[in-house]
Amino acid sequence: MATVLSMKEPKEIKKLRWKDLGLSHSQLVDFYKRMLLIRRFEERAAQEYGKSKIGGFCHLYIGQEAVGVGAIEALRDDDYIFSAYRDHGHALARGMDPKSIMAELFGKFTGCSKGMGGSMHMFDVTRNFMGGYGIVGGHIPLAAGTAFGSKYLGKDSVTVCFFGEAAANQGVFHETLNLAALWKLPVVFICENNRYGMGTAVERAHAVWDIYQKASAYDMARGWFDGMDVIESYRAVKEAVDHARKSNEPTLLEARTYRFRGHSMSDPIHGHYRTKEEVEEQKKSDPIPRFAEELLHAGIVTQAAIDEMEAEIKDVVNEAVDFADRSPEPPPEFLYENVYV
Ligand SMILES: Cc1ncc(C[n+]2csc(CCOP(=O)(O)OP(=O)(O)O)c2C)c(N)n1
Repeated sequence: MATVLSMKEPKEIKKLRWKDLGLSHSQLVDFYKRMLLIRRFEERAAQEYGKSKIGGFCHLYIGQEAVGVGAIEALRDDDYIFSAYRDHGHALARGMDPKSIMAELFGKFTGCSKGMGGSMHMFDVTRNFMGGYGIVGGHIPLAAGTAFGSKYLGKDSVTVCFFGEAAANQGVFHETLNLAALWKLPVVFICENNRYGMGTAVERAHAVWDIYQKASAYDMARGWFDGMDVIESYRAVKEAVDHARKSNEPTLLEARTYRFRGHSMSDPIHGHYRTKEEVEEQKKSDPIPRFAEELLHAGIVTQAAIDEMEAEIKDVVNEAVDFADRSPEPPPEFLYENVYV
């Protein structure tokens, strides 16, 4: 039988958890900084979208930062990452240059995909960041592909794949989980359950609301974690990644999280599918102030250090916007590059 990962109550392990996990103070500060960078970067992207500097789709990760940051921190440089279309946060968490991400959003030639992809197509092969994808669930089998490749080549790198809970109703999710379990592939599927697939609540679309339990059909290791808590994200993903590296076995993890903004920039924050009160209630669990409070309480940072980080990140984001603004558009002849036929 597959193992069900131990999912301890966050409260039980809170006081000891940093030491238990072997995390240093500087790593904890880095968790905070990365979450803050994602938040400020995307707030600015929203403003630039409003000024029509960014066109097309733009899905913000605001509210979900703790999942991407905690999960990606649990990886090695040679591990692979696949994201869906809410991908700016994952790209920043992996250490991609904010300038190349902002330039990609602006459709500029200096963007990570030469301005040809935009918001949903962040990509950096040097960091094994295998891209954002716009087709719901379409990238899940690709993640099994790199995991298969690692195993076939005798390497011990692991693949992680992020997707939303709506993707877990796609046929391709089930086909991939079946093969990943059958072939024992080193892949961790991370379902970011933010409760809504566009305007459809989980309860209205899924027969089984505990998404992680869908793995039981494939006798696969599985578990859920509090996706509003960066340490919990790190702990759960580290456990699953270590398991994949040691035993070549896949895991399905469900991160319970929430998005504070609309589905995409063109959608209202609440719409008709959720109330303003619900969003306000969820904001009480905002992973960023929650973690700041914890770091302050434990004496790991001072308020002055937090203010300094805020100022530093503001400069990084300003520089990214200036860079994107000043960068050239892709030249017309580039239209014929990277075209198969
Ligand atoms: C195959 C496919 N069907 C429909 C869409 C339209 N669509 C875009 S996003 C989305 C909702 C997906 O929600 P979820 O996977 O939970 O991710 P979240 O937006 O919550 O991060 C849908 C239906 C699509 N892009 N691809």
